[in-house]
Amino acid sequence: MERFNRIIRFGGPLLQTALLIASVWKLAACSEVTIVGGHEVKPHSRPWMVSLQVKNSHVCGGTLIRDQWVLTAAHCKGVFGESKKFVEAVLGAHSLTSSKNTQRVAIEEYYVPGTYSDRTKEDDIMLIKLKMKVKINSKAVKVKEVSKSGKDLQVGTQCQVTGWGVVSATGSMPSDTLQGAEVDILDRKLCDCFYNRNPVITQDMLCASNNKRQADACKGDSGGPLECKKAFVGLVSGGLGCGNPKKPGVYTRFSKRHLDWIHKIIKHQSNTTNVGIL
Ligand code: 4AZ
Repeated sequence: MERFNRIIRFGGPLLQTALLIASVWKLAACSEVTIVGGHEVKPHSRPWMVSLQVKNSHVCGGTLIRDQWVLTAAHCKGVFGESKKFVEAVLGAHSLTSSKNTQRVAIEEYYVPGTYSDRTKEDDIMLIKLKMKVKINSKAVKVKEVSKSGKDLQVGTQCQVTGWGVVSATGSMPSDTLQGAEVDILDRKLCDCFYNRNPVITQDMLCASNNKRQADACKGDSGGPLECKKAFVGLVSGGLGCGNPKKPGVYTRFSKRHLDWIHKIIKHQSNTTNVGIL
């Protein structure tokens, strides 16, 4: 950085102007990438998609895995704020401004593994028990089973991520319509290198990116599903910025450990939060 500053200092006004133009261009290029780099999906083609909302504003994605259970990211709990009173799960939506086909349900309880760490991003997974069962219908609301495989994915596997997150890396408003983007599974070591091991990309995490279209999950896509060959294999955890191939999207991968945890919680429907050590 110091060297960079020195170059600027010594480069004089011409270089400074050139750099300014370059950064404005980069900003403009960034705002073109929409998830980012994605496309609107066919309405109700992902009937398991959940919009988690606080006071009617979308904050995180989720997946309906049973008629009363939604799977999302643990860090979404922070986004929800103080009280679960204000959080609702919206099912059956395509456009968030239309209530056609939608079901709005309050939250009964959250379950976050005791091993989740905001610092290391490990086990970024959360189960939400809804106040009541949603009505499953062929039109707009269906459950999606978590992939039972628990196996790791091959580098280069083509996957899709969906969500109502921002469509511009610099944006703040969620997308009105559900977006999807094609992303490919990346080599873990390469991803670790991109992130300088901060966070360390563990076996229970995945990195995915799309170099051609710079497609990526972005703010508001957190908690939403990552599907590879129709299997629900992981969820959006985070990453640094959006659409930068050198800072790929980071996902929680459903390992055997996660699957056991999910099934245990659902089976026992325990009433306490932070249940279970993974
Ligand atoms: C977020 O803030 C977020 N580019 C989600 C995904 C990514 C970055 C940030 C990945 O919810």
